[in-house]
Amino acid sequence: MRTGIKKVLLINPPETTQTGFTCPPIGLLYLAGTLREKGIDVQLIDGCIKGWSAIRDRIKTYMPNFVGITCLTPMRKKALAIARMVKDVDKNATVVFGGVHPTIMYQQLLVHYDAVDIVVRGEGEISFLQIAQGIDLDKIDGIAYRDGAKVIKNTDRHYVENLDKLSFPAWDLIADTLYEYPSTAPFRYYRGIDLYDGPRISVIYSRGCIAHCDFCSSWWIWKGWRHRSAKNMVDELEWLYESFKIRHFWFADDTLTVDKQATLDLCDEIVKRRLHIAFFATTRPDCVDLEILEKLKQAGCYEISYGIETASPKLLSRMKKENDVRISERAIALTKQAGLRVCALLIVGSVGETKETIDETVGFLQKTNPEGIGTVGGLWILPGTGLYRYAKNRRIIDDSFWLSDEPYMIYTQEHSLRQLRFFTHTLKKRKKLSEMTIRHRVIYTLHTYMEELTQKGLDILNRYPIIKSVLKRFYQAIRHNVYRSIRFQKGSS
Ligand code: B12
Ligand code: SF4
Repeated sequence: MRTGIKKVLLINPPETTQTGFTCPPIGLLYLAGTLREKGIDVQLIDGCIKGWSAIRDRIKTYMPNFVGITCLTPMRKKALAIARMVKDVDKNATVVFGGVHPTIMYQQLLVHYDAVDIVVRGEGEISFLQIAQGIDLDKIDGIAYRDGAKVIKNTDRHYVENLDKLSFPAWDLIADTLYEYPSTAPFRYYRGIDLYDGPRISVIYSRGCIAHCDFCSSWWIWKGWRHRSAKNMVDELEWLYESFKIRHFWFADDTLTVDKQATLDLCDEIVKRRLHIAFFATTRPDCVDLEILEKLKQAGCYEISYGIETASPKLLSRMKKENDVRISERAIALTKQAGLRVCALLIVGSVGETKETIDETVGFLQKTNPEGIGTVGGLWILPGTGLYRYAKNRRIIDDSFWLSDEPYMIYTQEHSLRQLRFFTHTLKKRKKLSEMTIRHRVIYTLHTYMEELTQKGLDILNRYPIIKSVLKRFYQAIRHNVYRSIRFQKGSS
């Protein structure tokens, strides 16, 4: 393992399969900003934008001494493939993992994967800086590493209390690709800004959350909730606005509006500096009132996502969500009153979900009528959560699952995946199961079978690339001829 101040490469693995889109890796950008401020030579490559071969090329041309790789649970195999790639190029380079998955599963990663040398647990700026500065590993809080066959876990690092002390994310390091991050706006124009034209860039005003929901692992990274000063946040927005012409933002905070005054200050500062921007944010229904929402609107907010999860009080208490359905109803009504769109984030198929609880949630949607619904179609059992401990106790999952290639596990003890898809469909259609007609069910079932059949066909074809490419050429030839004959007919008429 090399030590001392040398060259550092930060890598975001090329993984967009779950979400279908990506946004800038702010965690790595923060690390880069911190290192650079201390005079360390640092580069960053976002694999989601640049792809595998660019990662390989950059490792070979830059020849870093330290490589930092970020890792969420579903992308761990790709992160590990990059770690091996680094070691193939230079076995002396030190590979450091960080992010939610390594924070929780550090022991497994260090025991099973030689290519990972050090894991930074939780907030990464200071720990990673100290590693790159060559400070002895046993003196660095918040890390785990291998010492012979043993895994050493140092004391947890206390979280950064004053976030203003951190350097800004090093946005200039990805200036050439900023416009390649997609915009996923629900409509095209807002305040005269074309939301489809530029990228949508994520920023973060606060870290942490005030809650400990049973299915969520946020607490492991951030511990307590804190926020930056409004001035510090808007300085960063202004930099992005002036230097890179960014107009569209996502506040990626878990709960943006915990502190009322901090939210009002943020909005006032944006307005005061005349930043003509559009943004959306996520928060909890019990953390808003009309004043906050109206201010957010004034500052350029167009949508708020609320983690509603379900409208069943029984399920909410089971998942330790502490959300009163009446408070959610009120928050949605106030948000609409302030002229903002609402997106209700929902979980389908949590522990104890029944047809009746699905109907309860549909009833809630019918009553409150949020403009958008967000759901990933099942409850994900992620490491480090209360749900994970519950599932482990019932032998539904154990740690060895994370050694497999499966990106994630969905809780299917009470309903099959097909049933969960049907529940998701009913929520999206906002139609109660008890109100579904036989015709609707038949159409849905046929549609699902067709989808599954097509997927199976594609899976089989993927195993036989030669047959796939012959069929592809055959299909393209037919399509070409059909188009030609249509053009010919059009031309002759
Ligand atoms: C933006 C975001 C996304 C974006 C971008 C993800 C990304 N690469 O950053 C998109 C939309 C792509 C996304 C997708 C998903 N996400 Co997401 N996402 C977030 C969100 C809201 C903000 C992330 C962020 O930018 N934080 C701010 C920065 C500063 O923090 P950070 O990235 O964690 O980095 C810090 C530390 O973790 C650490 N660190 C991170 N990387 C590294 C690397 C090194 C080398 C070091 C030393 C340190 C280090 O240091 C950084 C600075 O302190 C978080 C919640 C949250 N508020 O953090 C969820 C969160 C990370 N996502 C989560 C989930 C579940 C998902 C999805 C599975 C959702 C889904 N069902 O589709 C997918 C998975 C994608 C995949 N294929 O792996 C979970 C993570 C669970 C887990 N066990 O991995 C979180 C925590 C939400 C939650 N509350 O549960 N997500
Ligand atoms: S409110 Fe959201 S971010 Fe906070 S613990 Fe619950 S699910 Fe996680």
